[in-house]
Amino acid sequence: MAADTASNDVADGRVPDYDPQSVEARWQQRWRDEGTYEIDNDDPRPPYYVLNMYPYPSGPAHMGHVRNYTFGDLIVRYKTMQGHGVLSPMGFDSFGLPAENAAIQSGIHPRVFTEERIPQLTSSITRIGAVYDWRRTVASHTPEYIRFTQWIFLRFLERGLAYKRKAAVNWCPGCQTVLANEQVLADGTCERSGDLVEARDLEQWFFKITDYAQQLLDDLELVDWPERVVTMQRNWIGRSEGAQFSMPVVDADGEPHESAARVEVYTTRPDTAFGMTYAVLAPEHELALTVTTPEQRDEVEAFIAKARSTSEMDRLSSEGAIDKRGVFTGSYLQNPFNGEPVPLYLADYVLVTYGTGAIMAVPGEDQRDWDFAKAYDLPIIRTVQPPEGFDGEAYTGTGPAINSAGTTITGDELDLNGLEMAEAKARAIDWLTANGIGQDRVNYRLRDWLLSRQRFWGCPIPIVYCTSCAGLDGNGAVPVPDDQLPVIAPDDVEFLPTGESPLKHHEGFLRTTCPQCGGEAMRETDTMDTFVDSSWYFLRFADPTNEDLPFSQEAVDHWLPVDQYIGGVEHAILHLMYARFFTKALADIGVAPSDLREPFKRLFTQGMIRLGGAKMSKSKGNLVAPEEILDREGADALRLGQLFVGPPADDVDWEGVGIEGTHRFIGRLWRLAHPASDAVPEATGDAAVAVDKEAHRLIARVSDEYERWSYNTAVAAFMEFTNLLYKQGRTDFAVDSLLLLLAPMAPHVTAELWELRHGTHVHEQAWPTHDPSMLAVDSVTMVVQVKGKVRDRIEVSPDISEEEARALALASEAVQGHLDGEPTKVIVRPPNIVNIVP
Ligand code: ANZ
Ligand code: ZN
Repeated sequence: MAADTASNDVADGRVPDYDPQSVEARWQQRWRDEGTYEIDNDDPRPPYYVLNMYPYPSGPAHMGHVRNYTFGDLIVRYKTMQGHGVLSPMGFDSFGLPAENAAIQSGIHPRVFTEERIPQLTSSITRIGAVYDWRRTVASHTPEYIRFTQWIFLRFLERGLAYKRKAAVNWCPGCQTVLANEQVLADGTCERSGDLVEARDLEQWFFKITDYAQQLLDDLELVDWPERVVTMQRNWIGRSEGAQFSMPVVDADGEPHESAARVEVYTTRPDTAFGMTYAVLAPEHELALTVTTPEQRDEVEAFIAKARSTSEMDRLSSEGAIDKRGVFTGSYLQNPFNGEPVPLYLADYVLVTYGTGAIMAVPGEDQRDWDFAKAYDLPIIRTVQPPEGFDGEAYTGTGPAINSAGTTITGDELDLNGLEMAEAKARAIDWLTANGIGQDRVNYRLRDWLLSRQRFWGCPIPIVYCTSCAGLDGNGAVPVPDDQLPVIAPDDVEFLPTGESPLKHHEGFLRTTCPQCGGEAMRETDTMDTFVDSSWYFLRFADPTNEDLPFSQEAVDHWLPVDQYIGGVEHAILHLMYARFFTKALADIGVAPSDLREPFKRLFTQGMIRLGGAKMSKSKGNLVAPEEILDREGADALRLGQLFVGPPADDVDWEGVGIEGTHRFIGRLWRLAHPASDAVPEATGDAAVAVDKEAHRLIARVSDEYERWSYNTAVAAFMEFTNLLYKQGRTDFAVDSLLLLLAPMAPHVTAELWELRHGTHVHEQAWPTHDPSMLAVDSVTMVVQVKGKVRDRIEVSPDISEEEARALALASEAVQGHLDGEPTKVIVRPPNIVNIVP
């Protein structure tokens, strides 16, 4: 479709005002109709994959989306102009709780709710001018996507990467159902019924992400991500090095317990073992009741019940009365380093899921142990010499070992005294190993990924429970065969006010036949965490219509890893970790190319948008709707406003976004570049040469700024350059360069102007290059200060010498007036500045 320029042809050189409404809609339609940003997998240009985190379809886009998609879109257009074949897909993370909650409240099926919102979001994304290959769209809730999510689950199951075990879930006794963490209030009650939520052990599905802990850590080397995100990933994996060793359960006199039980402990500080004055089991430790003496039994049982109803977060926090957080078991453990029995406690600060679920407690060097020892009147022995003047409690720093020698249970003499921490650790581990009591051990904080959700609006887990087969788990769990996928939740369901999944009561869904024996079977009613869907969508985009496989290796090989991933920092931990795990696991089981180690080469995380000091959000009631601005000043003004307000990674305050300013700038650009406009006269002669030189400088500067994501300064450069042309006159080269450089940021007005000027499409032009010889400057302004105050400005050659600069500055009349006699000091930094101190 040719641009409708009739209304702009005016004879007197005054062009009508720029009309963003009609121009923007026309170009958006055209990009879509012409498939300008559709790309095929056999495209010969070097591939570049730009991806925005696919959104949850919550309705029309908000300002956070606009900011995000503006960055993504400008990179797509910029890389295309640089000659890349750019993959720019968009999809929808369309499963999740909001749709289910709405269903519970209003009775509308989550599918209907979701499918109404997808076009709303699509249309507002389109209205900001962002371009995608819409043929590649995926949505998590569609049968095709569900099918392959389930297919991947089954492949993981075959390889032992998915498994089932009992795990604690939030159970509401009032609603008789499992709650999501979001439904449990801070005080531990159900948001709906107000009942106290209990932890209940139910069979749950897990992914074995812990198998990949070390790789997930090591391969952070391969990515170019913001340092803080890398650090968050590292901390979440939480690798620590130490020792694991075992101690026999004994009584106060050191006599072995009747059970002959031993307790394994994990410690990062085996060097402090001589300072162990007590030991602790997690309340859920399997030996907790075995080791408890009859006298302590009632107290221990009451304590275990209480600990189970306290959240992990509260248990780890240092707040709350520590003296109510432990209980003595009546038994002891024998410290192998010196043969001493130490009392064995249960305490809620020890977690059953970490290390071995049991610790040696060393109050002298561990603050939690110190607090506990004080509360329970247990001895404290320092085993590291604190520096002189140290008046803190536990000392966690380095220093020589003290109080660390004795006769061990094997009768050896072991003496660590005087050794520095690292050496003392090594010696302690050597001794444990040599005597078969323990060994070195690496531990990770990362836990396996609990993927079961007792919700309706998620991808069903493709498992049935057979009444006669033993199945995978001895309880009849049988995988649904590939040719029976997808397993889809029914539409004729009734949502219960309790939030319980309606699948649990839907006979048609529940009752099925066993794929192994043909007998009666019941379907699994758990669905998958929505993070499962978002762990492979970026692979599907490479090959979105594949009907046999989630994607072909060839397609993924062509596009992945994603060259530039863009999204919110709230996904810095879980989504990225899970997506990295999926990529590695899929590569290892031969589904993805084996050399694909990381899914996202470069990551950008944007800051938050605030208004009036608070995060702009629906719940805060301080949303500024993009629509209002799109209807008035248009998408280009909104995009430039968002870009101009500050560095992309920073939080931005909406009050700083000057839409009027960028709108005015677009108007000036229109009158400058419109071929029928005479607002700015043509520069000639020397003036034209000077303007062209400035244009070369602009190309060099802005190209560099695009590479560095310094978009706010690039917008400033465009504004300054436009002002310069208004002052000094225009040349075709200057105006065309400006339009080309601005095309990724303000795609509509530049496309319109370029077409009016050249009849071609600006986004199909090559990125401009500068002529380095044109960058040389004839003169620069040297500022002359007296006592820090600017007194004169002198045009000098850029390679002026220090002596010349000094002489020129001192000879200046303006300077003379402020000096009497010889200056005491002259600081010369040619060619920019001379500072004279009288
Ligand atoms: C004795 C000791 C002395 C410890 C000392 C620390 C400092 P990271 O680095 O996070 O791996 N620990 C071990 N298992 C635990 C569990 N299940 N719940 C709570 N705490 C546990 O921490 C390892 C340290 O945390 C271990 O080393 C242990 O205390 C404690 F000066 O052992 B340490
Ligand atoms: Zn069966």
